[in-house]
Amino acid sequence: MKRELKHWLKFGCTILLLALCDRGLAWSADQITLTATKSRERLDFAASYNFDPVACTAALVAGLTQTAVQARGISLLTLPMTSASYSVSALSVQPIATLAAPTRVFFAIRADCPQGEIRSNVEAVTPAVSRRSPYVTRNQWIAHLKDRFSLNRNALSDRFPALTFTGAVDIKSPADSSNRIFVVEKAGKVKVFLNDPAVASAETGLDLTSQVLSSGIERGLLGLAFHPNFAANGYIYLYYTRNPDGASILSRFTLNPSSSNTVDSTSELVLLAVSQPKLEHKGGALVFGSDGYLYVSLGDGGGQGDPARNGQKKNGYLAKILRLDVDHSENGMNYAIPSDNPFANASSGFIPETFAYGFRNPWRMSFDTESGRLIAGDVGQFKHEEIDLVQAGKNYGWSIMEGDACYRPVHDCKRRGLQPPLRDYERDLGSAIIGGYVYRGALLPALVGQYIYGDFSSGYVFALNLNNIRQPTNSILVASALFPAAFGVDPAGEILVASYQTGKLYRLE
Ligand SMILES: [Ca+2]
Repeated sequence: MKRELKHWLKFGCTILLLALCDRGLAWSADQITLTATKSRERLDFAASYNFDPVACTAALVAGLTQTAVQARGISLLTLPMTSASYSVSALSVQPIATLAAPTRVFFAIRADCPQGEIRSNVEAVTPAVSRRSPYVTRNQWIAHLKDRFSLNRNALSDRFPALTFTGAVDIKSPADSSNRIFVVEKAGKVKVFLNDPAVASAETGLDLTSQVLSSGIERGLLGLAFHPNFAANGYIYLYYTRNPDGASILSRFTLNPSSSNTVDSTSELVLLAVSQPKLEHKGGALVFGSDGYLYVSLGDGGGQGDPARNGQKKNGYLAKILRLDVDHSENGMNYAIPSDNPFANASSGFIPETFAYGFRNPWRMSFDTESGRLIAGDVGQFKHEEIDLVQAGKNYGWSIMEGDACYRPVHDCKRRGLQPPLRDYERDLGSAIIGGYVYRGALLPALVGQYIYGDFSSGYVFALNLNNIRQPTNSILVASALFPAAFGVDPAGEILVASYQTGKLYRLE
């Protein structure tokens, strides 16, 4: 009965919208409802509309003055308007609990349509005030907002309107002339398509869903890398959670000789099988260095707070970034140990695959193609997210430290010999870092050399300026509500972002 009613409502609305459609885009501000909801910890902006959205793109804009919003507006969220009646749950500004004085925030919705731009009224909201600790002065609060709004000059635009993915967690392109993009879907598929905004569909290159265990948010097919000589040998490397035992598997697969996009599922050669204690923190980033070796990230294996103390263990594969020579084999393994691995010959007790250790969940990592730096985003526990410059033999601290703070014990932990993060941020900016790439593209010259990354829960896309590596500066490029799960670089060197929320791939513009 309920279902029938829903269906009728949908149908009835469609009729109504067809009528609106006939009148063209004659909608006005009174067809848009803007709201801002205050709570103790956050300020949520939302917009809903009931007009014909065909070929329009909605942007929710905000600022600290009405004039600023009218003049330009700082885009908080941009989405294609694909349905007629829509609610945009837009942005949360945190932490409202630290406000010490009321500041009005203005916001509006702007629609870019082929017939021109249409704007709603400008509304305002005054965030809640709290005098509880930590106390923040009014000027600090304004600076806090400005940091979020004034730097928000970039946008994420749906790069492949015809394509939608389910649980995209990795985006990679082979270094050949084929102009293709491979997307890893967590449930176990690799999708392949041409890097063309007009591309109509993506081909399923490999379907491993029956052998991949993808239950829970952190397990599944998690990472892909192309062999440096992929154009000649067709080798791709995949990292996945094995069904049914939950072990993390690193395997090589080979592209079908008869087809350029599909992978021979019987070609699997297992390199590593790592048993996993719990459901979380699997890592799964795979990258080849310019040295030709494969770097593999593994997390501490879960649960919360590193109960098994895997972070600092020398033996075992967990909580480490490994470095493997996949072109040779030795001792019955389908890979060899590079002779210059930091613990290759040491009697230190480390597994010889170890390149660096002390990570919690280094979910995504990448090499800067120009500087050769390996940079990882290590997802934190309850307080700190961090970016690490990964160097041979170093200890990144988990679970003695979380980011730049002591974790175990909470005070006066032994920091000696631990490598501090390049950047640490706390809960006002997010709670699950998504490592990205140092930008080397052409579209955004101001960002060249900056590390572009994001946060899954806050939706922010950030840039970390590494020109002065000792004191990198951070800025917010986009405040989205897209739940970015992975970044990628397209064959032209531009940044792509996979939204776990919408299933779309967005280009940073
Ligand atoms: Ca650390």
